[in-house]
Amino acid sequence: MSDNDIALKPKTKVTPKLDKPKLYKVILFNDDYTPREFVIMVLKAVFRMSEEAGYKVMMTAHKLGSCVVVVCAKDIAETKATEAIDLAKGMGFPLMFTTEPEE
Ligand code: TYC
Repeated sequence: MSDNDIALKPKTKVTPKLDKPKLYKVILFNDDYTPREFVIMVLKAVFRMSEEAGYKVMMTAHKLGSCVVVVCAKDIAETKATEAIDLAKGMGFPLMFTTEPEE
């Protein structure tokens, strides 16, 4: 090695390329039986929505047939959807939520 040579250190650090975890949508569906106020109550209790946000989401599902409630990690989406469905079931309402991966 002459005086002008630079000793280059080989790059030893490997950065693993981890896939981003997929996000999931929780979708609320309209039905003809669940009272509007109950839908808003579930959105507030389970999804921590304000009265205003809950009203908007409920009315969107009521008018269009469905509405995205939240986008989050898969396990959280599934837990919240189940919690919301069970609350409605307990009151005898057919309110439905599903989860699906975001594109
Ligand atoms: N359509 C219901 C009614 O008129 C209210 C409702 C709204 C139910 C949204 C479900 O996701 C829903 N009582």
